[in-house]
Amino acid sequence: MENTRLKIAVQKSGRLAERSLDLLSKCGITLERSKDQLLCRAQNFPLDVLLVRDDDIPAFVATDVCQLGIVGENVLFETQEFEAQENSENGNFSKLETLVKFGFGQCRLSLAVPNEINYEGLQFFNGKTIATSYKGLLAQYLQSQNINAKIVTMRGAVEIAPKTHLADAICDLVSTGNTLTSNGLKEVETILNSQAVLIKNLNMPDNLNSICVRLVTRMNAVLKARNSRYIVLHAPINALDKIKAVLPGSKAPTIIPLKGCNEQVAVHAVSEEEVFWNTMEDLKDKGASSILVLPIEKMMD
Ligand code: PRT
Ligand code: ZN
Repeated sequence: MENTRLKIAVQKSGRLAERSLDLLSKCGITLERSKDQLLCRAQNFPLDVLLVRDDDIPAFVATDVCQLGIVGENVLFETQEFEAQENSENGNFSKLETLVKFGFGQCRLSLAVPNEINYEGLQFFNGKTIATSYKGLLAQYLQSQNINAKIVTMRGAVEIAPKTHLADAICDLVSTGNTLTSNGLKEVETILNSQAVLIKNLNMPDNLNSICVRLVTRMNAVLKARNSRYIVLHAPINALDKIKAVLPGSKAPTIIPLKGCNEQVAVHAVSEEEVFWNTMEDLKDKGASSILVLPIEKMMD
């Protein structure tokens, strides 16, 4: 029987889990979800959500268990690189395509050394031992930079490796930098900047692809709306041009007459960027009044 529902793999619990499910919910997708459930069915969209560990997501999509997945680029690229280095048959993983970059789950994969090291450049790593959970990406980086170092693979707690003399340096994910600081380490090189993305198996049957296009359109609409604002204000007709000139990012504001008032009009505009207090003060200085700045929930061109 032909499969008529799209399947997406999402992290079950962890840093990407809540944001991923929240995004689906903002796309108008309601999930039937009970605790500890692995597969959730959407009630109002032909989509099933598989809740798994993030490290398994690229493989689930590559092997067609799911057609889509939400995963960090760090995990995606590491899996692809690792597969390419370890298996000559890397066909499945090269079929993965990134469809949307979400802007959440941001972090970077960096090299870090103990604070007391007088670090003067990449040459420091020649002949050294580096602990990491990202062997594929690190090996590729070191090779591209002509550095000959030994890699020790660790599953977790990579940051304690220098203290315990397991390694001279580490290569790990960093977001605030607090973990490095509290372990007496300093970040010296960035290998990769990462964020959560939507990945797709390129071999998607046409009927599922059309559902995928609908889902991606909704996701892009949610992302576009995220920073956009709807601005409403009253403007004296003779100050309209000056006010339009300072309205942020709005191409063609709507001008509406105000009943019983010949000198003023209402201006409605969509700004595709945040509206700051100084912009509002500027609008007020130019004669605008009753200025409202409202969030936009969804936006489709
Ligand atoms: O159980 P499962 O395998 O699904 O989850 P996990 O424990 O492997 O991953 P999780 O939930 O910790 O992270 C999921 C994804 O979030 C990662 O693959 C990244 O894409 C993204 N992300 C964003 C991060 C961080 N920021 C981050 N700071 N993942 C991990 N960290 C860790 C990092 O490894 C280090 O231990 O946080 C520490 C550093 O944080 P700072 O803020 O102190 O610099
Ligand atoms: Zn993981």
